[in-house]
Amino acid sequence: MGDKLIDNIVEMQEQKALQQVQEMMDNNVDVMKILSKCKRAMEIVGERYEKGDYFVPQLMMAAEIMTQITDMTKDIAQGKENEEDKSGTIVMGTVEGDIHDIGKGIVNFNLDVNGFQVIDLGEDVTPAKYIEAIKEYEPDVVGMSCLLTVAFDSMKNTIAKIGEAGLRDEVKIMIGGAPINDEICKYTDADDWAEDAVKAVKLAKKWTGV
Ligand code: B1M
Repeated sequence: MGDKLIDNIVEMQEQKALQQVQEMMDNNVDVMKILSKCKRAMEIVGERYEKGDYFVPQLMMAAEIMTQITDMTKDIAQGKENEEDKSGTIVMGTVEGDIHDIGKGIVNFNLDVNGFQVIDLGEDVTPAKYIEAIKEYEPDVVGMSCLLTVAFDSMKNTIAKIGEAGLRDEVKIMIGGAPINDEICKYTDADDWAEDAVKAVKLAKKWTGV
């Protein structure tokens, strides 16, 4: 069923994809498993775009389907949420120059249902906005999502600016997004990176001692 879901997203079969997600949720398939199938579908869409088989409208269409799926899965996950028991605060954003927000949204809601207070600064977030938010919310963790290789320097610059503001030792910095790896983590001077929403929660729990 999961592989058909991948095909339907890649082929832009919106209604079929949404119906399938509903069926998977009705059959109690784990939400993170559904979302990881969707992530694979988006990778294939990206590969087709790179090859010139798909264009920006297809990226947008796939993003629209993906957004609807994350909204559907959020409803289920939020039912499990315990508002009273927040175990740490995370300031999250997509870095300056980058507007991709779907993966960030998935990471955010997985953090949320796992007891973290998430302050989402949105997309194309400037270093100044991060600094302002760190001062205002005093988070345990700062998250930076980045999907564009051209935005690596933006991440590096944001982290440097947080340092110049004297706030680097106050927070742990987590980065993530499809092109992120150990090398980029080292390059940007982040504390660590997470490959997906489940690993992001593990890392946040490790840092906050939950
Ligand atoms: Co864009 N785009 N896009 N795009 N897009 C990519 C990223 C690209 C890889 C496609 C490709 O060529 N194969 C490519 C970047 C190439 C590169 O940098 N070398 C690309 C490009 C080129 C562009 C534009 C420049 C296209 C253009 O205009 N000519 C443009 C840039 C705009 C900008 O940001 N300034 C652009 C625009 C768009 C849309 C707006 C059309 C749309 C985004 C809509 C939206 O986000 N609301 C879009 C889409 C949909 C994609 C692809 C196809 C899918 C992204 C996605 O949603 N994946 C993407 C291809 C790809 O990713 N392989 C692509 C699903 C999502 C669940 O996965 O985001 O990886 P992901 O998140 C995961 C993990 O990475 C991790 O957890 C998530 C859940 O598992 N994670 C974190 C993410 N953030 C994390 C943070 C953490 C921890 C983990 O802690 C802080």
